[in-house]
Amino acid sequence: MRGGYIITAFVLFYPRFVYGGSLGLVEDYLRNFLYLYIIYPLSLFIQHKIVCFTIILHFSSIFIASVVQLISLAFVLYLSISISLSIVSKEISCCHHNMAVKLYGFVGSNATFRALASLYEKEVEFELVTVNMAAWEHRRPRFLARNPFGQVPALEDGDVTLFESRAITQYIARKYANKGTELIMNDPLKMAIQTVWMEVENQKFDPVSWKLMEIAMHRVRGGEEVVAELEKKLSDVLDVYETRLTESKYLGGDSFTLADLHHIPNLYYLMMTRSKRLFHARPHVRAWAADLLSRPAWLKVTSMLRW
Ligand SMILES: N[C@@H](CCC(=O)N[C@@H](CS)C(=O)NCC(=O)O)C(=O)O
Repeated sequence: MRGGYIITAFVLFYPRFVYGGSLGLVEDYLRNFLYLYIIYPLSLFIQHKIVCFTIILHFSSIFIASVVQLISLAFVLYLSISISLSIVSKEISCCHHNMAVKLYGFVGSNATFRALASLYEKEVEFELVTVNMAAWEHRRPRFLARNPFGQVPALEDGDVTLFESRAITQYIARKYANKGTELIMNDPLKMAIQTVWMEVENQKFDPVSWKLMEIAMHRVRGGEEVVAELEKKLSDVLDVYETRLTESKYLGGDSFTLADLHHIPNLYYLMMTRSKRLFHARPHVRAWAADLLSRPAWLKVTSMLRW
């Protein structure tokens, strides 16, 4: 904006810089007025031809200079306005671009951790906005506007608002495709296979591992029988994983993808329970779990638990 003002000021007063003495347009018009209505009629009145001729010459040169000045003034006003507007619009687009990604959730929540892992893998700058569940913040209108089901996490990226951790990870993976780890396959068939394993995590692994975690954390009651039944279900899932991991290094294919990442939070918590022996009993599952839990992006997530 300042550049525009400087140019405008310079042009308004440039006669002073260019041919000196004049204070710019105002003075020029005063002088024209003086010549046109006083000196020129006076000279006619005096009928002194030489004086008259000189005055006409002088007047016309001033008139031409004024017209040129007016045109240049209009041009520079146009320039300065367009420069100012372009700077303002640049500021708007710059702010929009830099608007931080905000993740609403809390440290410790496995669904929040899932979204956090994807943000760190993609090296996306973000702000974690803590939702105070104890203060029932997730059930207040402000948060319900972000997720009507009142659960964390929720994501805000400029005008975009999303909830459901797995939808958030997929959005991050695609939106920031050119950054960090590639988390989704490009080939349609490979992507379909990856989706199969993302579904397996959501439909088979998550429900059973979630219940085991809840029992281990004493959030829900569960006797020996319930735990044994859940562990049987988990073993069946892990048997399928063991077979799959003999075929490819990761569940979704040969590289680490969201199909693996989605497992990490529950894996992390289950490794703190007695159910970890089920993972250790299967060599490929064991190596896969160790690999996932030692990823730098995941270590950044868990470092949030220690402060
Ligand atoms: N399917 C959802 C699950 C979200 C979820 O269960 N969030 C928990 C915290 S880990 C929550 O907000 N619980 C509070 C409630 O359900 O009232 C997702 O993946 O985002």
